[in-house]
Amino acid sequence: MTRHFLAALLLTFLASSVQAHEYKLGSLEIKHPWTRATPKSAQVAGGYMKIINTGTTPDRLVGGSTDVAKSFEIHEMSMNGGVMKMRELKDGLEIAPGATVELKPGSYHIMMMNLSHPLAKGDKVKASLNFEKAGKVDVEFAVQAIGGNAAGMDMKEHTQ
Ligand SMILES: [Cu+2]
Repeated sequence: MTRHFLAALLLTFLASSVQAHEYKLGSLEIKHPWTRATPKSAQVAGGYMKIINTGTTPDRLVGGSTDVAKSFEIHEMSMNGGVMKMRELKDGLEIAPGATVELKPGSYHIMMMNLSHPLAKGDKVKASLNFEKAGKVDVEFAVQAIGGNAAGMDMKEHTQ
């Protein structure tokens, strides 16, 4: 085996170990949708991902749906006079041409409400996303540990 081949093999292993997954819809790329495991009594879960618009016209994430929750909203979290506030983006979230928009904790996120069951680490949550122009795409949210982040690592030092 060549050195080159071994390097490629190692890269494949590294990529699959963090369960990177991505989707394409027209000129939109959706990278690594993820959510967090929820405690038994939880009613809500956040959904996170990166959306890249490689095209030349703007699009908007306007909604979606999932098997595990009754409602699926697009939210924004922001600081307002020193207080963290969350609001629903009724007109959706714009993905400008050439832009990378990251949905992440403390910022834009999907809010899945009225969960039908708790989410467990390692599960995959089936969902679909609706874009104003590109239409609908089926995705899976990877469920990471409670307090986990996009890289699949625990962030205990920040939560305690
Ligand atoms: Cu929210």
